[in-house]
Amino acid sequence: MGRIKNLFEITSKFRCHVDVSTLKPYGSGHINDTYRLKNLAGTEYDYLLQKINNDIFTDVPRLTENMCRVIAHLKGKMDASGEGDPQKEVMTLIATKTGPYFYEDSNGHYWRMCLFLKDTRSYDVVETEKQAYEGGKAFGKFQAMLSDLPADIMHEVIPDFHNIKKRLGQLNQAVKENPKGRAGLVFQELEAIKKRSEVMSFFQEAAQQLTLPRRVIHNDTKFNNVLLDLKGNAQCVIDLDTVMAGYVAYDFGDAIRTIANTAAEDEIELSRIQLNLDLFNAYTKGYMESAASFLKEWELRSLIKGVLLMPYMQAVRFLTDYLNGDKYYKIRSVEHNLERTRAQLQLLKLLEAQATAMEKTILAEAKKYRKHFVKL
Ligand code: ADP
Ligand code: GN1
Ligand code: MG
Repeated sequence: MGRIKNLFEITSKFRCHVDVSTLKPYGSGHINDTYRLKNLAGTEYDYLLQKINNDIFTDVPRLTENMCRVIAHLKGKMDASGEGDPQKEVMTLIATKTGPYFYEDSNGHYWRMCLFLKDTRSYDVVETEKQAYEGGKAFGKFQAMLSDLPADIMHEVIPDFHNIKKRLGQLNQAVKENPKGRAGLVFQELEAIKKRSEVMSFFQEAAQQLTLPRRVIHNDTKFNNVLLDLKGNAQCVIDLDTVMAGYVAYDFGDAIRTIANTAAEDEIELSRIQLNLDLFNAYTKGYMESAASFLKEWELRSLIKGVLLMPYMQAVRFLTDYLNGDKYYKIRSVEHNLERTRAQLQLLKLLEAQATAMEKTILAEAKKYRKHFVKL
């Protein structure tokens, strides 16, 4: 990542005092570019500057509106209850001097700034049960606190983001157009995807759409989107670009995808991809502490479907990008998106084999908090 040319221009637009010489690339996200900047005063909060990927997020004002709405709701709840520290436990965006929470530079790039939460860390791979449990607590509480925010007021910043039928349509299109001549190389992956396409379309069936409530969800619950403090306790859910309407099972499933996998999401050595059920159990326990009380029974029963759907959906998305010539995700090598696809399909196989056991755990954990819960 080269240095940002107009750094001074950009940072001077925000209401902050940064030392521009301290700019350093930060994090391991696949979409945006993130930089850490020290506060000029030295003592106070540092800052995080992000260049928003405008090819993917084409309507930054609306995206920012979504983020601000969610942030205000979370901070408002903490203020009202007196529980928690809204500045440490919820992201704080920095406004520009003219008001908006984003800045469009002279090259048409969009930037935003937020407070950098010191003494926190995110992890790409879970190391302990305690971390998995804390992840569950963080995302469960996040959903619970947003459960009274009407989903239909949120903008759909990426249309059909988790609509698997649409994603499969994009994959078929990529196979047909085959712009890089790679389709012939991925026969096995395409077969694995094709044979599951019907069962994976569960959330797109009319019956489910009638019974499952659409809620405000995070839509990118990778474990590295939770900041843990130095004691390993969950502190803050970050990366709010995709907060939109959706089904809770999407968030549950996407979290399990990274939390219960013993390897990274792009592990090349497939035998290293193992499913750690202790981590699954710990996440579910933490999640249910907050979520069991607001979830409808059908939502609870849909969670396991989300667990299977999300690695499948990621495989479909990574493979589509591979066939299209790697236009969406940042890649480290030519085969990176294919490696990611294979890793997700491998994880999916392991999850399918354990689905019954995982479903039992989900319902048993939920039952602890629900007196009138129907039979397991
Ligand atoms: P991306 O969309 O590219 O994943 P994120 O918003 O998740 O971008 O930020 C990338 C990384 O930066 C995170 O994984 C986390 O490690 C770190 N990070 C993000 N926000 C903060 C924050 N407010 N304070 C401290 N670290 C942060
Ligand atoms: C992207 O930005 P990041 O790395 O948190 C992607 C997610 C995928 C994820 C896979 C806007 O998230 O949907 O699940 O990569 N974000 C977007 O690692 O597409
Ligand atoms: Mg992220």
